Amino acid sequence: MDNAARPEHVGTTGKSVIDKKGAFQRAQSSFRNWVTADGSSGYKAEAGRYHLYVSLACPWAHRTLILRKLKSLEDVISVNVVDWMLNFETGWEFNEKRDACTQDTENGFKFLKDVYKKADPDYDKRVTVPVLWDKQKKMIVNNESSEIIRMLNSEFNAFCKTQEGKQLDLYPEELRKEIDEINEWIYPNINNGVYRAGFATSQEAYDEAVNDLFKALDKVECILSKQRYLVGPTLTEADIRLFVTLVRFDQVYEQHFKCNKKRIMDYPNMWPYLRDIYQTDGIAQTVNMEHIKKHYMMSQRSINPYGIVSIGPDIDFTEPHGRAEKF
Ligand SMILES: N[C@@H](CCC(=O)N[C@@H](CS)C(=O)NCC(=O)O)C(=O)O
Repeated sequence: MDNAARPEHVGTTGKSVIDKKGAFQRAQSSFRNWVTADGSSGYKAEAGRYHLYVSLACPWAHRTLILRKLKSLEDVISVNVVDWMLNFETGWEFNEKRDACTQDTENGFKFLKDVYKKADPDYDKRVTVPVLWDKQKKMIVNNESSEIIRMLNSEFNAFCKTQEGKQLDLYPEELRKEIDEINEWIYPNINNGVYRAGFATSQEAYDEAVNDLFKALDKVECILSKQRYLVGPTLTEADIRLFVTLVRFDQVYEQHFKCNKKRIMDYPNMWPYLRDIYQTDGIAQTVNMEHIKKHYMMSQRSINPYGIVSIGPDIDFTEPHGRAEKF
């Protein structure tokens, strides 16, 4: 398949596929080890030992940056940021000349695929961000964001810079069941749902994805009409996982992925909720709209052949949200 015809996120050697019905199926992550506070997993939580490779455009990587920030672990876990431009033949690349991008300070590589090759010379699957790298073992610990955020939430408490960071628990024991239940429908229908809509290559697959997406958004709207956050009065992991998709929605997914039945701005509860999370201390600094817009619209040429970055809409995430007073 040539580059123009192949939807992005379906690499030449990757395992994400477009199935017979034209539907996008995301590949499974490959490195699934865990960092633990006591080191029983072989990867002990330590200050300065671990490193994150991220893209500021990628919603999955964005979750890990938010956890690192909210847990005040910036001095404990270092970060490198790849170029927002993704060439689907060569994969993520380091290009420190671009604003807010860095070199690979750990391994000195030009391409992220070389980090994967260093961890596993036979690696032939998708090269994705985020990557949690162990500087001591010179090994990828984990490249699955849903697992990395759990580690950052609970295993590095001894090293959090602030008391708030140390005490913050976004996946508390008593809410785990509810958080898991919410993640279970938000992931396929919303987080991955926008990709399913955007990368569909048949009307049928698009219709199914976009209907699932807006049904799930209506369900979220209904929950948020009754309470401040997805599982009640406190911010949890479920909100962070939803936020990274909502914050990209009106600027990118609405037109780029044809998710245009409604904008988030059109939902009377979800729009203030999105601003509420955006205005939570530390979160705004993790949002880079330039990287987000340019990455999707300039890299994903199969759905935006001329790479033109669209203008709008004007959005003010800093407008007062009123949710604290309402609930
Ligand atoms: N399951 C992974 C998915 C990560 C993922 O799909 N990342 C995308 C960026 S949004 C990527 O790196 N794509 C590179 C490629 O497909 O070549 C996670 O949540 O960590």
